[in-house]
Amino acid sequence: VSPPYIQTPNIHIVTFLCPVYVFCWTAVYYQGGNNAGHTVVVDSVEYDFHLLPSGVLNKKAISFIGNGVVIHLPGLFEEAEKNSQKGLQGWEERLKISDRAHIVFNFHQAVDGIQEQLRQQQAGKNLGTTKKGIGPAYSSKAARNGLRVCDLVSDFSVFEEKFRVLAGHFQTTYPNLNIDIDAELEQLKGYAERLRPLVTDGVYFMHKALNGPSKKILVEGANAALLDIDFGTYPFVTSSNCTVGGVCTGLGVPPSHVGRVYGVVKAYTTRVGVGAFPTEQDNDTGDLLQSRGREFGVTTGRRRRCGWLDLVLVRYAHMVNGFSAIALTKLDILDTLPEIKIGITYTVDGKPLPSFPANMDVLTKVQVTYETFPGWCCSTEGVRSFDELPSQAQSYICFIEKFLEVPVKWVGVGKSRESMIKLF
Ligand SMILES: *C1O[C@H](CO)[C@@H](O)[C@H](O)[C@H]1NC(C)=O
Ligand SMILES: *[C@@H]1O[C@H](CO)[C@@H](O)[C@H](O)[C@H]1NC(C)=O
Repeated sequence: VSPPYIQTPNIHIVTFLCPVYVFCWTAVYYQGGNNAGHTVVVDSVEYDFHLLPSGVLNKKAISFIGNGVVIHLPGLFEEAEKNSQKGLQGWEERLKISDRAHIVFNFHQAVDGIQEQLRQQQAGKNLGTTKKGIGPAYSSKAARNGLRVCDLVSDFSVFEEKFRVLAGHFQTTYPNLNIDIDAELEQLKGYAERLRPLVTDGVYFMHKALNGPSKKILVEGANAALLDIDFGTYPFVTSSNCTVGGVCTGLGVPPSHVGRVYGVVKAYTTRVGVGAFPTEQDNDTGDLLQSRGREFGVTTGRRRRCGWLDLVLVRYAHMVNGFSAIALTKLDILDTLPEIKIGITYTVDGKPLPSFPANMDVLTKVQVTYETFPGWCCSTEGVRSFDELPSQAQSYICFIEKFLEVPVKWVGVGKSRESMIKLF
């Protein structure tokens, strides 16, 4: 990781249990689907990734989409096409796809839309899903009638039969669902041919990567800890595990192989879509963070809601993930604020909560206690070391380290923002 990150002194010592996998030779994607997105800037070209691991840009790395990912094939090829127009080359030679990954069909996407509509009608509230069919596809997976990549690339007539059963199941459940089964089958037949050379036994692939000649492996996940199906702000979550345990289940690798875990945390807090957000600043402060931080979702372009850094929430994410260190991004977005706050305790009816609550009704009514910091009111953009940072910014960072008992190892400042992290 090179600038815009600057190294800060490590105040705390953490014990690393395992070898370290940071730099990327094999870049692997372990969960989620094309509902989430990352913008990655390499040599000042902006690439958008949803399904492809961003490591596919690295000509020296093999990229791998794991079994935990659900794949919409038209989406995958479109994404590759768009990024190819920007300069991505030879991706088909460097991408492997797990034969155990589940497939998102067009009707899953249609069902996603219908379900959102129904939720809106029944409870007056939707989940703010991206309607990419991710939830319904994971439902099929859990209901054990989903179809996987290995089904698509073997005998097509067997696949076709199973596909018709699955589609029929959704048609019975949602009479308003309009699906052109034959057209989709035709399309899938074409994709099967393009996919076949990329498909591999994912477990064996990862096993060889971990046990063969020494390699550095970078695992990329989608979404964030608070959108995890188990640990997130349920039901306003995504359908997969976004926390570190998903690395093992989403790839088929033993936990003993997981090395350092880096938490990437913004210097303030944002949320895209609906759901409780205790430190949200629904006023000028939030607007300032939103516009200075250019906070728009990559997949939907929705404005992200913004608020003060919530350390109750970050500490909770740390309990689940066990961060070895933290990369604190977008610190410079706070440059103009005369006063900055950090949420440190939640209280309900005057009583402090020990940790982050499971129940959304509780989360909606928590009162946040803040620690207030003087702002630094100057630009941190050119700063390249911890010592060069204004003392107020240093205090802000040190407070975070002390509170979490995790070293903040990198800080993002400067025009380049988090999207400019140069990984390769
Ligand atoms: C957890 O995540 C993995 C990988 O993303 C996925 O295969 C599995 O279905 C998820 N489990 C649950 C209960 O969501
Ligand atoms: C901004 O809004 C939040 C709630 O969204 C409120 O708690 C806070 O006091 C407001 N700040 C100002 C300066 O009005």
